[in-house]
Amino acid sequence: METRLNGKRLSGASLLIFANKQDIQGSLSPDEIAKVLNLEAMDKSRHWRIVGCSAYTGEGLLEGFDWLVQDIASRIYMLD
Ligand SMILES: Nc1nc2c(ncn2[C@@H]2O[C@H](COP(=O)(O)OP(=O)(O)OP(=O)(O)O)[C@@H](O)[C@H]2O)c(=O)[nH]1
Ligand SMILES: [Mg+2]
Repeated sequence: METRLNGKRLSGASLLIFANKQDIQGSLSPDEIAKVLNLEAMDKSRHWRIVGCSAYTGEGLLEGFDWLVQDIASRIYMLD
């Protein structure tokens, strides 16, 4: 079964990555994590976003889930 991020099975998926621990000094930034995961190399048709957050303070969590809900909604309306 194809399960790679860049694989066919996930071509219609919305990929949200939380870069947590942003409240801790020395944590990798969202941009640095995107580089490690090589997200820019994914096909341009893919919907992905990486959002910095802190699971401790809650900062960034709403921003991430808001993006996810909007992104999925935009795909549903495209089917109309
Ligand atoms: N301060 C802070 N602590 C966090 C955060 N996310 C997870 N932790 C803490 O990190 C420890 C590991 O939690 P996990 O749920 O395994 O989180 P993880 O992102 O997988 O972190 P690691 O396992 O350490 O790589 C726990 O003590 C959590 O309370 C965060 O955003 N900020
Ligand atoms: Mg862990």
